[in-house]
Amino acid sequence: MFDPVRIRADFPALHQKVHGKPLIYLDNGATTQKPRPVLDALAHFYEQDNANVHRGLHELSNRATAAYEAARTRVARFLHAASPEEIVFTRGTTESINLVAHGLAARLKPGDEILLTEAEHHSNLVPWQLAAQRSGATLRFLPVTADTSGFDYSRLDDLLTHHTKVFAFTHVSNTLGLLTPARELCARARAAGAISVIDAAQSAGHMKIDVQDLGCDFLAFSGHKCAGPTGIGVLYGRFDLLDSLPPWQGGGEMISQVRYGASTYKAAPQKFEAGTPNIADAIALAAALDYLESIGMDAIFAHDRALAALAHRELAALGFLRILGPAPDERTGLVTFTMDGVHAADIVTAADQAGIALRGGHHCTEPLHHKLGLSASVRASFYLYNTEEEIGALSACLKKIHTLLA
Ligand code: C6P
Repeated sequence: MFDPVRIRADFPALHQKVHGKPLIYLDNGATTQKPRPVLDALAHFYEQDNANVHRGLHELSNRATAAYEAARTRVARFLHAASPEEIVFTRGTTESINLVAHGLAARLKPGDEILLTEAEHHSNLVPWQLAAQRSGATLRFLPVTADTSGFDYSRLDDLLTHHTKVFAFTHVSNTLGLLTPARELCARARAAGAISVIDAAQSAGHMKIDVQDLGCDFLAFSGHKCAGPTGIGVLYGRFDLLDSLPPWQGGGEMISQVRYGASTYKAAPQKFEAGTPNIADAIALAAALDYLESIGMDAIFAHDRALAALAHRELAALGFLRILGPAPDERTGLVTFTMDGVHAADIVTAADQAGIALRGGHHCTEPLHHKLGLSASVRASFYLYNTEEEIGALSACLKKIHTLLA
């Protein structure tokens, strides 16, 4: 039985007061809190097994290597990848997408097109701008519908053509809270001969992901949005395609043979992991995935969606907020809104005084905000430890803020 109140006991950071009020943490889209098993995994590594991987022929190095590679296998199982060799450890979603965009830029040419959506996070936009600048390829954008409930998929016939070499899109929009039909979009990309890249930063910690069922070529996510540590992320790549990308950073561990003039490289994934990797955080990420799956990804997804639907309804009922994104029952675990006459930063600051952590700004989707005529918005984003009572507190707090500031 899914019980957020019991789950909260596993997250030490939730049990504190902020400005004298019990913390209500609703900034999970930015980063999630960490459960005890993740904190324990980090401490255990540094207290017992700390050594560099792959290099030493000594006990601690062997233990560190085994735990690091076990983490890779754990991530492969979490994503249902065909093999651990399809999993590259990175610093996060941003680095994962940069790795792919950098690698693919080398094979793009003028006339080729990269298709994105209008709601991409800067991490799934700027790397492609750089790739387009390097290669002469052109960026195209799948539009957001006027009511911001989704994308205008009727435009795909025009936008996804034999010129399209890459279709990179978000699985869950961090601003609109909409879920894209990723499986269908990957199939459409494949039919057009394009490589599909899924930004799963906002979905991987919240729902079951099966890369083989999705049929994607690449998928990226961040550990810190999945109850894991910061500084560790994942790039999944279909092995043949992943292995065909050129290395993007050179150094130790990624080489096969080095001479003064030139080197040969290992196969994927080692080819993309130059230097000492983030060993402890990879191991702790595996602990986070164990934790999430012990609760159940389907249960987490259902909980987050139910909270988002409730929050959407409660906030809409206040009558003075503009809520972005799809209808209550269509959205995933976040609600983004604006209040006429009150700046997002003032709302977030006032909520903070009540112990409520929200996010204000453009959420790294500045072009989307620009298109919607907004400079900023406020976002409440939910996770497995949030409760209906916290949404009630948010709603009451916004009412006070409106009375005071609007
Ligand atoms: N969005 C948010 O508050 P990194 O920073 O590499 O872990 O993740 C980048 C990223 C990529 N795609 C999407 C859809 C995201 O939401 C994020 C991170 C945070 O919305 C920080 S801006």
